Amino acid sequence: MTTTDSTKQTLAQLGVNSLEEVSSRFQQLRGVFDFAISEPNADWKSVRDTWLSRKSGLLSLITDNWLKPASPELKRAVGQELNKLKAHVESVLAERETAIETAAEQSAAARDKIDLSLPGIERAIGTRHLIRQTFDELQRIFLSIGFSVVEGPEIETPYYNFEALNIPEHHPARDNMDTFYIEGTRAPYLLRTHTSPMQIRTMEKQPPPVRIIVPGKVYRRDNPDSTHGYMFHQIEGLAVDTDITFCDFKGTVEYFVREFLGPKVKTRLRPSFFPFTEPSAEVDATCHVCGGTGCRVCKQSGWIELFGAGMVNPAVYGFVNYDPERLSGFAFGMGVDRLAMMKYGVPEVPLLFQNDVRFLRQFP
Ligand code: 2NL
Repeated sequence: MTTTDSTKQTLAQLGVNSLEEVSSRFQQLRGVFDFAISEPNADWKSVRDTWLSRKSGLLSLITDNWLKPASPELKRAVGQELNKLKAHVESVLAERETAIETAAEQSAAARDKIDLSLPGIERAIGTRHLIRQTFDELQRIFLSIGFSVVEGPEIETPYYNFEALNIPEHHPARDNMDTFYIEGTRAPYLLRTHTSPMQIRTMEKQPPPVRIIVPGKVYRRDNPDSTHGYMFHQIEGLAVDTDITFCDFKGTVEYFVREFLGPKVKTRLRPSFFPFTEPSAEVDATCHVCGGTGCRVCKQSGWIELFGAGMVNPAVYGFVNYDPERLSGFAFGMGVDRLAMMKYGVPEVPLLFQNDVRFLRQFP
């Protein structure tokens, strides 16, 4: 019979009759408990259940079998010993539980500890997109000769996008085959097809002199292929003052081309037509591939078209209350995507917008 089996019998059955014997029985049980909990592999939860389980725990058995049936002479001593043992068992178990929890927390903390001597995690911070780089380069050039940058909305009214630019109601450019119109609005709205509306808005607001460039996204209703998207980037420029001549126009254009493509590149103006300029011109540069001798890229001509430009059509001044008798100016509109592709040898438009890092990394 083990010591703990004794709790299944009453004290009388065990032959315990004196206070000394009561005390020694409790002493023994305490020893049993201390031993169980001190075992290196002691599972505190099972020790706890053995001793404290409400139904079959040893302390419950002692209460039922020793205390309740105890003789009046021993009852008080049994109660006191039982309370002492219970307090001991509970406090040791509670101590053990906290110790185990603390140890678990400490080992978790040790696992998570940050080693400050390790090299940091390097994040790729990315680079400016080729189009942004080209915008920045174009802006740098025009800012260096006194232009300022103006930006405006991509959603516009037909008045600012067409009317005020001398593009009348039934002009083919206004066809909804070429322009995105926005449905469901009372007034007609559209996605601007060039950034010129902002030049009109600027002239409406401020008196001459005006020297501005307007960068931004513009939209044309086209089926996307290797040379077009339905959106492209543009920079338009406008200079208006009392004494601006064709020479200022030509000088500015030549300065720009040399800055953008290099000092060896030559420029030529070829007659063209835009409703908002008169005269109008296409600005060509000597071919960046063959240098002007003729190749496949320039179709043997030696020249590559860069952008459209011209002297502001006096009809435009009428829309912004500028005096066409007193004022003159020039304007130009360039496709940023096209210029970037030429300068950096990008063969197809979609490459610019797929955001494939293998492409983007070539232009750090
Ligand atoms: C092109 C080239 C051009 C302009 C844009 C302009 C703006 C005002 C007045 C006069 Cl407010 N002109 N912009 C001028 C010439 C060419 O763009 O290829 N456009 C279709």
